Amino acid sequence: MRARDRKNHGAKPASRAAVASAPSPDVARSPEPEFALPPGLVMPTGKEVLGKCPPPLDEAAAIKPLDDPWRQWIVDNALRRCSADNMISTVAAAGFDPAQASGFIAALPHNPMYRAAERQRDRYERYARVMQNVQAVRESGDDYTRVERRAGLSRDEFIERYVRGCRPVVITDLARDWPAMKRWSFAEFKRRYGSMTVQVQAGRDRDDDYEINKVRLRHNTNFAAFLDRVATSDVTNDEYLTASNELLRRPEFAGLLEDVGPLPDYCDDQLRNSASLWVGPAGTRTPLHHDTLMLLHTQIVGRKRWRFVSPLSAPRLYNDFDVYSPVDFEALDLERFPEAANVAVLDVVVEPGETVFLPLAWWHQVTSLDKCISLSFTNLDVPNKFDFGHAPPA
Ligand SMILES: O=C(O)CCC(=O)C(=O)O
Repeated sequence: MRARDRKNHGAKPASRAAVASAPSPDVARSPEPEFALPPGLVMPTGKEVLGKCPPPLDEAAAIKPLDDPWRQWIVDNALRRCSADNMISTVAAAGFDPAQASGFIAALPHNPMYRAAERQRDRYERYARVMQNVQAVRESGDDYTRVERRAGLSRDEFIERYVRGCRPVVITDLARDWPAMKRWSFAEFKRRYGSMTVQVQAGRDRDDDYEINKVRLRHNTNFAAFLDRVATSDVTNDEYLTASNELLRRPEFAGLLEDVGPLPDYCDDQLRNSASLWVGPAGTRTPLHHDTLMLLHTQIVGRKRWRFVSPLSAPRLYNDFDVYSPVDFEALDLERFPEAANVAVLDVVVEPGETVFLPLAWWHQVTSLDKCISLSFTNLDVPNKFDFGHAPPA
């Protein structure tokens, strides 16, 4: 199990009596940070938030010596300016030696590795403040939270206002004349492609990190059987045919691409290599993340709700792994993610026939309000390759 995949292990196994009074591992007991915050760095809710704890001990034992996972946990939380008292009581509640924790914390300011880490933290905080201040200026516009709906967009305006302006938009007429708008339906897919095997994400309900673990959740199924399940299922996120199926790259599905077009003059002719099909029941959810390129996403059947967050708000999204954020704006947990309270979310429902433009690095989370068929495509006729680095090794 990767560290990032671990659930929020409690500080102690439930079998230990002392745990009952232990604090929630993510939330500080004491609202008073021991270290003074530098001017300008304010924790918006006044709450101090501790990071995820290492896993609990395997079995009840006497007080354990402080081990490396807990040392790392302390360094991580000291760098977040959590109070020594708070960290020590969490360590003690987990069954580890509070005296050792106290000594370790006291020695941190003299440790050259810790001092180097502080410099990195300070640099990060300066960048974060720059981003937040620029974002505050963007949000000061009256209509910031409204996603524009536009028709008749010229190439120049699309590129200038939305690509370079880095602003999402719903384009209402892009797919108006596509044959797909009339032809595509669950019944028609079944008639044309029902005998094919397709790859879906399955068992998502059993995995809280279903998007991060999407490769593990890949499952081959008969297309007709999948479409029947979608047609008869209640609201569910358990099974979803997503972009990662690469279905439109397969020659047997080439007929689908013939139903797509004409495309606007801000797209090139590489649709085949850049299009992805999405099919699923009402209730599918794609959690908050950003993509590494810009794209257009057209609703053919059903509606989806998109929630957008500016890339400049990233410092408030607890983005500890790759392109993913654990924040869920549909059920916001302000105890764990208090900074998210200060994030401006742009919320828009995209209707059948409408196309949403996703500007570079905008965070988005998406929920299907109906049974949906959608098509996303990335063949914008502008440079659309960017380097966001790589996920850290498992
Ligand atoms: O439709 C969805 O569920 C997610 C779409 C998405 O994240 C994308 O097209 O980048």
